[in-house]
Formats: sequence, C-alpha cells, structure tokens
Amino acid sequence: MISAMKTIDLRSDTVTRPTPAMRAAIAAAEVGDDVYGEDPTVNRLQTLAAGRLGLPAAIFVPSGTMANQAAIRALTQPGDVVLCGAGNHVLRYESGAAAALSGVQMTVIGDGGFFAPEDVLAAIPPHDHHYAPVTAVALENTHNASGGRVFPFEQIRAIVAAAKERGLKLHFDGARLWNAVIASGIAAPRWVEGFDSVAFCLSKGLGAPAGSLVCGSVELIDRVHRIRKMLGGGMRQAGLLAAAGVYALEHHIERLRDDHHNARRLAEGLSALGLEVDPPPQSNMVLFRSRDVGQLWSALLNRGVLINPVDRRTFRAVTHLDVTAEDIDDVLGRIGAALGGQRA
Ligand code: TLP
Repeated sequence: MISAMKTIDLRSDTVTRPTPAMRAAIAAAEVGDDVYGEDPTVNRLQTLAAGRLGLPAAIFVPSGTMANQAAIRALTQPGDVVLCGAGNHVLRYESGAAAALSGVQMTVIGDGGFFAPEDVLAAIPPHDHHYAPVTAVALENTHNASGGRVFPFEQIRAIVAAAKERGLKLHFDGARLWNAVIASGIAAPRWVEGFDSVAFCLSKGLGAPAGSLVCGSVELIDRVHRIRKMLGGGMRQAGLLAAAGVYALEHHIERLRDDHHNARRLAEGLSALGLEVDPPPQSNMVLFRSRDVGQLWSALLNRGVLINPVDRRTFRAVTHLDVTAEDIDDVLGRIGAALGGQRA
C-alpha cells in the first residue's frame, strides 16, 4: 500500500527535477569551454542575469554557497567584520566558509534575520586598532531560516543608504530573490540597487538542476571570476547547465506564484489540523511546530511525506515546481492520518 503512494517531497525547493521542456533546452544547448570564456550558452545566461537585475555583469558559479562565499571574499580582507542577520545562510549553513576562506568574522545584528540601519551603525566600532573593522553587510531575501519571509523593502533602502555613507560594502544573498520579487510585486533591479554583489540561485524555486549567479560591477565580477577559479568552480561545457538556467529565467519566475499559493493552502490546512503555523507564509515556505518532531517525522516518512525539521520543535515545509495543489491536499490528508491519536 505504501509503495503505491506517491512520495511528496517538501524538504526544500532544491529537490525539483528538470521538466521535459527544460531537458529539451539542455539537450539543444550550444556549448564550448567556459574556462576559455567560449561557452555561448553560459555567456548568454550571464548577460541575461545581469540584465534582469539591471547590473553590468554576472558570472555563473556551481552553487549558492560558492556565489555567497566568492562574493564575500571579493568584498573583504582577512580580519574584517561582516554584519549579517540572524540565521543567515552565509553564516549558519556554509560550513564555516567565511572564516575559513575569507578570514572574516561575522557579527549577527537585528532580530529574526532582519535588521535596521541603526543596527548597522551601532555595530561599527570607533576607529581604534583594538577593533576589527566592520567593512561589509550581508542580507538575505527571502530569509530562509525565518520561513521565507520578505525583507521589508524600505528597510533595505535605508540600510543601503546608511552602509554607503559609512563606506561599507553590501552583499545580497538572493538565493530566493525571485520569490521576494513575486511576493512583493517589487522588481528585482529595485531590490538590489546599491548592492556591490548579488547572488541568486537557479536551482531552488526556479527548478534548474544546478547553478547560481553572482552579479555586480565589471570589476567585482572580474575578482569573483578569479576566486571562482581558486575554489575550483571553473567549469568547462557548462552550457548544459546554463541552458537550464536560461530556460528557468524565461519560464519559471511567474509560476512561483503557484508555490506561494500552495504554501498558504498548506498553512491553512495545518492550522485546521491544530498545528501551530508561525509566521504566516509570505513565499514558498511554511514553518510549523509539533510537540514531538521525531515521532511526527517518522510517521510522515511512513506515509511518503518528506519534511525536514529545522529544530527540536519546528518543521520547514517548502513548496516548489514538483508539488501541485492536489499534492498539498494529499499531504494534509496524510498529516491528519499521521497525527491520528497523537495530538499536534
Ligand atoms: N539552502 C538550502 C540548505 O542549504 C539549507 C535549503 O534547502 O534551503 N543562500 C540561501 C538563502 C539558501 O537557502 C541556500 C541553500 C544557499 C544560499 C546555498 O545554496 P546551495 O545549496 O546551492 O549552495
């Protein structure tokens, strides 16, 4: 009975598989050696990505982690302090890379992943060589650890102004930038205006099998290009992957709306089952609590539902390209059955 059941995977939007149309685009891709700069599809993707953000240049890298870390490395010197929000991927989930690869310290400011210009200014030490200099600010939008929340737009504008005034560099981890664009109705170039580097992922909600972009000025992207080489991220006939990225940018942005709709549908259903959903979803993630995460996790696994816990009380469910509205109803039925006797 269980084996006939479709597995529904809500662990992350990274689990999507390329659609038939994306596979056709991959198969048809013109390729060359990108280390020589000769892959026409990579070049096309980079031009397209930069254009979509209204920035002069972009570079294709294998992962979001490399995108963030190459950007941090390009913006800082060892011993610098980079300010970031609580739970930011660049600090919490990148295996200590900022310390190991860039030699920087990261200081968390603000609350719940977001912060205000005052938090940035308050974290800047006096000019005294006892203190490590704060030289950069990194923010994440949408913010993963807080359940895909959208960083308030006006707050970002004020942070950019304050940081610029103090000569700080700015990095935007936009792994899910397009979710923020769809959720807010604010165009990407407006979100990223004034940032020195912007990273976004093709392999999350956009549904490509791999790849991220770093976007910024020509000088910044040239520095990132060298760092990408150092990190072993120079790929050869990468046009196969870039073709998926071009396809994703051209066809999979508007449909993120469906994922956001499905997240809201899931949240409503979970609440109706007596589970605490917090915060209300703003994009494609739902955080919900359970008294016994371990027990519910294995009961769900037995019913073909994959959802990851993020701490001892909280699950994170992520909607994506491979999950339909019917799947959400199906998941809710299975969660209801899994809860059975045990209450939320
Ligand atoms: N996030 C993954 C996990 O690593 C947690 C996920 O399932 O959400 N920035 C942000 C905001 C991210 O959420 C992620 C991946 C990355 C960067 C890194 O991207 P990859 O996995 O391509 O290195």
